[in-house]
Amino acid sequence: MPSPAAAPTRLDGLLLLSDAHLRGPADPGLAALCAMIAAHTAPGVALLGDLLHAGWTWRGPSPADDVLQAILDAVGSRPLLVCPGNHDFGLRWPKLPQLCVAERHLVEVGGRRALLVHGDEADRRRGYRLTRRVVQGRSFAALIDALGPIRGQRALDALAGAPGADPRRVDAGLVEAQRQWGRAQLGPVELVVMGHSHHLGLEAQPGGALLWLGSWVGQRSGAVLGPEGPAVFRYDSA
Ligand SMILES: [Mn+2]
Repeated sequence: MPSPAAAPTRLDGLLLLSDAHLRGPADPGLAALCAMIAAHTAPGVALLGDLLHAGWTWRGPSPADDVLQAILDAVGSRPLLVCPGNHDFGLRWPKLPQLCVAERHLVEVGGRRALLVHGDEADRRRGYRLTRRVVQGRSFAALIDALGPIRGQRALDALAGAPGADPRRVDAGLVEAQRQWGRAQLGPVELVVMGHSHHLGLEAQPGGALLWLGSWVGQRSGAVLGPEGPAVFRYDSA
């Protein structure tokens, strides 16, 4: 298990978001996300995966480039923590001093330690494990790279699933698996923050709490990690 990235400091009020599942720079979810982040007083932002529904960075210009740039512009000079999700496939973020990309982040706010993850470690569903193994392999990467941005993106879109699926439909079995996984992490940390299942909730557990961020797609939900503890929110742009 890789060790979490080094803990950044001064993150009281960290803004936590996940599962935007954006379908490109024209997705209205991107404009709403950027407007919310830019207007938010949070000292830093954490994106816990599946920013894109089918994210890939090719060697030349890629459809995801404009999405990442818009996010970076909205965050500005504040720290940005990213946990890549399973839908971010082969997304490559630029190397920037304020940007930290890692499978797990450990942060400390108000003396409480929190572990931030995308949350798919807990996903034991067979089809999911199999797909993930293929997608993370070298031959898959070579294939998508060779297809190029247009055909490659089309292949990834097909693999990522139909756009019509309701992102608010939550798999109760998956949430329970995440609950078990999250509880096992408590002790060294007092809070475990997860996305992936699109479940939104905050649960007290022996030794700490579990926080699910819901999804930006469909629910426009997120959370703020304050010194008094986490608080979930639903964003209303109207
Ligand atoms: Mn996911």
